[in-house]
Amino acid sequence: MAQVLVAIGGLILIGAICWWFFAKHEAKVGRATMEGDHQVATVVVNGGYTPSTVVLKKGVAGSVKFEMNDSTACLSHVVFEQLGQNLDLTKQKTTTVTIPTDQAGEFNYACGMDMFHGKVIVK
Ligand SMILES: [Cu+2]
Repeated sequence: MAQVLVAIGGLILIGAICWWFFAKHEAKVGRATMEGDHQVATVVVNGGYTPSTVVLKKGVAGSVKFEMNDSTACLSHVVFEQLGQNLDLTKQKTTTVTIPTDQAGEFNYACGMDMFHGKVIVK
């Protein structure tokens, strides 16, 4: 009887660990929400990027909105090298970057000093 209880306890523990990792993983990847006929993913800038990875659906016009809550020079600019974009986030509260979604791919972004990194995945 005791062995059965230990086994069940072990299974519950394993389940809890898996759930925790899965939940943590989910929290780190942002999903876009539909606004009319286009999708928008929001990244909060505050001591880093939260979430740092956002996923957009292929074939639906999409953009990423950076919500600026940071006052350090470090995060004042966001650079999308592949898109040739270097944006000043301090000009307004939110800055929107249009992401090409015609084909699957990944767009990396970073702060102006290349210290903080994030990614936009189109799939
Ligand atoms: Cu920086």
